[in-house]
Formats: sequence, C-alpha cells, structure tokens
Amino acid sequence: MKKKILTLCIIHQHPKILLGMKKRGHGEGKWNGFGGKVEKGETIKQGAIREMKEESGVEIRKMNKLGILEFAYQDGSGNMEVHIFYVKEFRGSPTESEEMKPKWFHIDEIPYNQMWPDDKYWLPMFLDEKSFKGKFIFSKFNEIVDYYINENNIN
Ligand code: 8OG
Repeated sequence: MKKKILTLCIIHQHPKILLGMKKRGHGEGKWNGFGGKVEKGETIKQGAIREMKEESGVEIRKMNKLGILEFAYQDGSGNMEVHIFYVKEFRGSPTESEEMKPKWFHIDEIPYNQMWPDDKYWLPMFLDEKSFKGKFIFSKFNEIVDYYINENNIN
C-alpha cells in the first residue's frame, strides 16, 4: 500500500509551544501540532503552510523541517510518513477552528499523557532543534510495539 504523506507544525516561542486539541477524526481528544495530508499538486512545505492556516488561522513566516517519522500498524495498514516542521516566525493569533482548539504550553508542562504515545520520544529532540528520523509501529490499540529513532541530518 502507498504511504500517505502528512505534515505536522509546532510553533516554538521559548519557553512555550503551541499545540491544538484535535476535535474530530484521527487523533481526536489529543493535543498535537497542526497539520494533515499533503494534497495533489502541492509541495510538502505548501501543505504544511496551508494546514497551519486552516486549523489555527496562523500564517507561517519562517520554518525548518526537523523530522521525518513513519507510522505503521502491525497489520500493515495505514502507513504514513509525517514531515515535522519547527515554526520560528508567524503572523496572526491562534484561533479555534472546526478541527483544533489551540493553546500555548510551557515546555515544562507538555501534556504527554494526552498526546500520541510516540511524541515523548521525539519532542525533546525537536525542542532542542535537533533533526531526527524514525519509525513507530502501533498495535490496533494504538500502543507502540516497536520503534527506532535516530538523530540525523534529514536535509
Ligand atoms: O488530516 P489528519 O487530521 O488526519 O492528519 C493527522 C495529523 O496527525 C497530521 O498532522 C499528522 C499527525 N499525526 C499522525 N500520527 C501522529 C503521531 O503519532 N504523533 C503525532 N504527534 N502526530 C501524528 O497522524
């Protein structure tokens, strides 16, 4: 099966990051960065900028790709490749959308127990602005059954 390409953007304005509570669909009830599927005819970067604007009202001015993670299920279904962007500069103020409710979190108070279980493995690297590449395999109950993650130059 072909891998789906997705984006994920997190604004870091030290000592805070912007997350959003996903209100519906895949990952509902979890805090996460902003992003989604890359559409036909757009680059990954364009997809990231579009999704950030649609879901939070924020216009990205400067960003840096830090990570590429692959997510798969044990039964081989739903392979995804997620491109993770560190957003340094933006315009506008975060606004609730149909999909996400934005909130700033101090980096000492990141709500890992209400996030995807892989996030605690890579978000600390992300916050240090280190690049990384990895893969997580989930059970059908969304538990991690296997993973690897490498600090790596992805550019
Ligand atoms: O378009 P849709 O809302 O389905 O996009 C899903 C978003 O969730 C997209 O930004 C990628 C992101 N995402 C996953 N899996 C994981 C994960 O395990 N951890 C994090 N932090 N984000 C994920 O699809």
